[in-house]
Amino acid sequence: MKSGKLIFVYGTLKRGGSNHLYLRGQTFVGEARTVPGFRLYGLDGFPGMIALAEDRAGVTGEVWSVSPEALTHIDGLEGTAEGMYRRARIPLQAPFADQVVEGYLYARSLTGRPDLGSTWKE
Ligand code: PCA
Repeated sequence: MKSGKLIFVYGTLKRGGSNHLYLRGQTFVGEARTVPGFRLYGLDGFPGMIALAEDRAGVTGEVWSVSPEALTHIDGLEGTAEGMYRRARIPLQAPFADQVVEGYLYARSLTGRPDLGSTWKE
């Protein structure tokens, strides 16, 4: 049994994405969608997800089982120590409902950033 944490990725960490190499050696669990109440915004070539009460669709992505070592690198990539993204529990729809899954919420201003809806395509 792997002891990795379940991590929901929705942007450049997805398969085919420019930062997917950070998930090398980790385990793909499945495609996933958040519950309604989350939305993507466009930053500079990558997306930021926030909680948005009015959202009715949720955000699509992938769940990965990630080792503590890889998670440390990904936290660094996402600038969690600098307050760029914050890793938080993200509620997902079936088959991940009720599972503890974390993902990266954008933690800075989105003023002037475009609403990208539910799905990031690089
Ligand atoms: N990388 C992280 C957060 C945003 C991004 O581009 C991800 O893929 O989930």
